[in-house]
Amino acid sequence: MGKTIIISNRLPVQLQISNGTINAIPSVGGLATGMKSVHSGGESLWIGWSGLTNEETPEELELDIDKALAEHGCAKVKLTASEVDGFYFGFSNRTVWPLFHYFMEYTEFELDFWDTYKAVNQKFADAIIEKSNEDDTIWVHDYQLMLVPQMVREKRPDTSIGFFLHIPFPSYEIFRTMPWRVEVLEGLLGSDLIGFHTYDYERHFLSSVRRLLGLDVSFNEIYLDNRVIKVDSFPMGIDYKKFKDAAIAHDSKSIEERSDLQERLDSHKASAPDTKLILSIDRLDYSKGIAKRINAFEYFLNKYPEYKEKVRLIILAVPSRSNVPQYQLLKREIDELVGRINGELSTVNWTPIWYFYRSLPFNSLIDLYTSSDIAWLTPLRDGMNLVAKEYIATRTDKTGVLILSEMAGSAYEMNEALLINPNNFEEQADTLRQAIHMPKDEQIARNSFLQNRLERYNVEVWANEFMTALNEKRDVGKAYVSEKISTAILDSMENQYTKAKKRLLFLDYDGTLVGFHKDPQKASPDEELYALLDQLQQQENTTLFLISGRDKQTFGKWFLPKKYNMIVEHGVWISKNGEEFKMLEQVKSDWMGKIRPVLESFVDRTPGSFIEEKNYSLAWHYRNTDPDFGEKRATELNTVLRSLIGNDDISVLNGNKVMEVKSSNVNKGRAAVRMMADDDYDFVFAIGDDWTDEFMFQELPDSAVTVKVGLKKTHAKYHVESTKRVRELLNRFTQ
Ligand code: GDG
Repeated sequence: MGKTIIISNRLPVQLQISNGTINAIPSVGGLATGMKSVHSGGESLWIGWSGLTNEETPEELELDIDKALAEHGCAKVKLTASEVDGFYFGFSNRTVWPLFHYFMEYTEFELDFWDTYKAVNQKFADAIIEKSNEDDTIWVHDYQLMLVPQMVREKRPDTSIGFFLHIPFPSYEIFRTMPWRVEVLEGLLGSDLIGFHTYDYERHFLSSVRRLLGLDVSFNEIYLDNRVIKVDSFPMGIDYKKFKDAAIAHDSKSIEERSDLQERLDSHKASAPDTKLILSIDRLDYSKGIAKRINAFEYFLNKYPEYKEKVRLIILAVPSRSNVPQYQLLKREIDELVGRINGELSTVNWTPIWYFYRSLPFNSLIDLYTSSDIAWLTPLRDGMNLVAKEYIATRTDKTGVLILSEMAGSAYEMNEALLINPNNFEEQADTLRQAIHMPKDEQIARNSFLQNRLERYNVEVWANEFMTALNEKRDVGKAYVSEKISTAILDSMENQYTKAKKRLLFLDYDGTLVGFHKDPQKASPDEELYALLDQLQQQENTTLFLISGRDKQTFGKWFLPKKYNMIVEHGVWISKNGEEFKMLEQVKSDWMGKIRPVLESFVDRTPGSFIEEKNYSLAWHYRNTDPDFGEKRATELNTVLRSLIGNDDISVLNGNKVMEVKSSNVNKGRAAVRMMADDDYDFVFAIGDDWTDEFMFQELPDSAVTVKVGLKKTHAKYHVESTKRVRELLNRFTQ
């Protein structure tokens, strides 16, 4: 097992140079805080930007910097000031951040930003490729590096790559507005495992993959060429013990040991013992809803004036991305709001809002968490929100009330908190009142649940679960489906073929010999395919069958003149040596009148779908519908049909974007087995791509060589990735 390589935009340490010496300072932010405990143990390397641009890094200190970073298990990616501008302040924070947080009005689509983002992602990928081995496990973090997985995959096809997105993945309707949406998805799909905080983000991502790339998605797995990509949710936890221990240590401090901030908080409490402290801590970011929260606080004081002088709101806003204009505007807006409200409402003894615009040391954070009766966190959108979890972890006596926005990922796991809609002032005013009056035993009951969960699912468990899933993916990926046809297998197959005295070949058509087409009538054979089939057909001791669900008219037109043997409509009709089609099975068709109107009503209600009418079956095609909607309708139709047909002699086949109703006593497997009985074949070969071909794979004897096209679960022995590979394989038989 190799080492673990973590990659994120910023390293978990920040470098500062003063008087020729280097200081390493821990970074502020969810990711840096959360991953620290993971990175400190075991063999791992963290690659990221140090926080200093090339221009700010004196050349003579390069080696010292590398050394200082190496001591923390880190290695740096070098970036120029203009790269940081375009990549970080530009595309990451003026395009992706606002868009993924549903702030379309702040989203800027700038080609320059995108170009720099691509170039810088390539730099990160190059650093990984340089510093990693094939057996290392790579974990890429967050929205700044969404192209990295694919860039690494190109050079390291067999390495295990995981990606975790710390911010929301927006709904398809939002995501699709991005001009580079396809490139971003393709970048992410270089991963083996893609993790999100919540199931909703996962669902939105899968929907975009289906709609924009048209890829097959089954539950939480995406099928892409010869790979299966797993998508899952892993709600990030905190270093629970660190916060709990810090709070215990804080409680046991003597009066002399207390910080200035704590003294101020204590004197406030002493002067007005029945007042409540309400706390909010966030990076100063529009997604956190700080301005709205202040407005809601004013609304609350106007609605319930009896709480004037009885509550105080402490706002800690940590400076963030101050180079981005939107953040400068927001800072001004908040300054003005706090100034106006404090000006209007303050009394001699009371200022309603204490506002800090700064980053505080960890211990001050603990002072604030432990001294506040209520934590009020109202992000308009937040991937997770760790502050909510940290507040709960520091409540050693289990008292305290958490009011949390429904729009934060953490709300999904923190049901015992008071959940609010940050846009609903009425609800928030009432909830604040409820929090102020919540009995102690109710607080303790709610927080006990919350603490138990946070203690169990801490950040270490989170990281381990992600890594375990990534490693499992590596193993399962190998054993997931039938064996991939390697060069060695191909050689031995060809050998078997050449040596055989009598060969029988069953070749499915759509999705096997040719790719899919929006209009099935247009998926006609090309010259190359005719040439290939001719060659196979002309070989001695070889019986070739095209075996398909297609109707006899279409296949008759395409292949009768060529005299290929054909079995069509899943085994109803057979044609040999260019003779007219004959019935292979006696089948009924009187049920069709009953089923046709049902399918027609589904066509009416599902734009893009249509009915293909064959002699003895009816097929409802939904390849050209909206993918999610189409699947939903297919499930519905399946239920309707099954209830209609009961135990009749007809059955429903779920093909590749098609549902076919046909007589139960025909299928490709039955037809193929009948053909086998005609002679003493010593090489039987069947190849196909969908459900209907599984009948062949199941019913043919074990000695048959069966091949599935694509990666879905199958009864076939082998698989190949694409129709292109099918043709290459068949070409080997013509050598
Ligand atoms: C992103 C996503 C997701 C805050 N102020 C100070 C300080 N902090 C620490 C907190 C907490 C962290 O910063 C903030 O984490 P959040 O999760 O609340 O928010 P983001 O920074 O926006 O993080 C977010 C997260 O990634 C993880 O995936 O939850 O949704 O937006 O740990 O304690 N720490 C110190 N001084 C401060 O003044 N020392």
